Amino acid sequence: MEQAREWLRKAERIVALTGAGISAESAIPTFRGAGGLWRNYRAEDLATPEAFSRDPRLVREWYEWRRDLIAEAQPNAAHYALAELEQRAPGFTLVTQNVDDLHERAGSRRLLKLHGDIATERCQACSRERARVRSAELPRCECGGLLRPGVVWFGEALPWDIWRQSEEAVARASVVLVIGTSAVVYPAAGLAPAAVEAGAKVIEVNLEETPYSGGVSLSLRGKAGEILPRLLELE
Ligand code: BJW
Ligand code: ZN
Repeated sequence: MEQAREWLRKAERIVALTGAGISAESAIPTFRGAGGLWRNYRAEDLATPEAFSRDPRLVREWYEWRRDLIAEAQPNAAHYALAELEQRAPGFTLVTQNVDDLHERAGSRRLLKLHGDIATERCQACSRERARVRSAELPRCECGGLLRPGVVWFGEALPWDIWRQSEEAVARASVVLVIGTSAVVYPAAGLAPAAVEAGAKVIEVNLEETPYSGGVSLSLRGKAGEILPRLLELE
């Protein structure tokens, strides 16, 4: 822990990469592991364009359930710690795989969202984006196209400019924090290995061991909401 604090104090550029585990203590279910299922469906069964084409009502129902959970949730100590780190460290960038808005609500501003934003909709036909539509019926765009959540599904490309900025931030970072991700979904899972390759100190914060654990500079095992405030000496 003291070693990690020293790296963070001395670092000119810091990147934090976050996954679903950082929102777990805000009672948002993660995708994998305990509590990662919804009615016996896995994320891989529902978060695809094929699933939406096959059964758009089922897929929208899952998203509406998650949207309500997120709207009722509050950021936790880990989200607040990263917002505080942004204030302290001028060269800080936060890259998240999460589609919730808990980082924004905790006060993070330099934020790159790799997998989109669950509170938005995108037209399947004309790609126009808008805020969430709450409707029992399948909502449609003025052009007639079906509206789908504004997120990145399996088999879809990540937003190109956001991906490019994330790669760049990681390439320039001297310290990279990797928090609450199972490290199995690419291309996001490639960012931490790229940081190791580029010579950054990579600090993993996770409840469990992950595919990264062997290759990182330091693995801190435990809850993000407990470890991050201690790491930044906020308590
Ligand atoms: C705690 C904690 C606490 C718990 N404190 N820690 C074979 C090999 C390689 C790649 C592929 C392959 N076959 C297919 C692919 C590609 C595919 C992929 O990676 N698949 C793998 C699963 C095999 N990737 C894609 O398809 C991507 N696109 C792509 O590749 O495009 C190519 C292309 C190029 C050009 C044109 C067209 C296409 C897109 C991936 C999109 C992922 N989308 C989702 C859904 C988003 C929308 C939604 O939310 O519904 O993103 S899937 C889901 O997984 C979500 C997450 O962001 C993502 C990652 O999950 P995450 O965050 O790691 O969460 P969990 O639940 O897995 O882990 C939680 C962790 O927290 C655990 O480790 C816990 O221990 C820990 N934890 N509590 C600290 N309190
Ligand atoms: Zn449209």
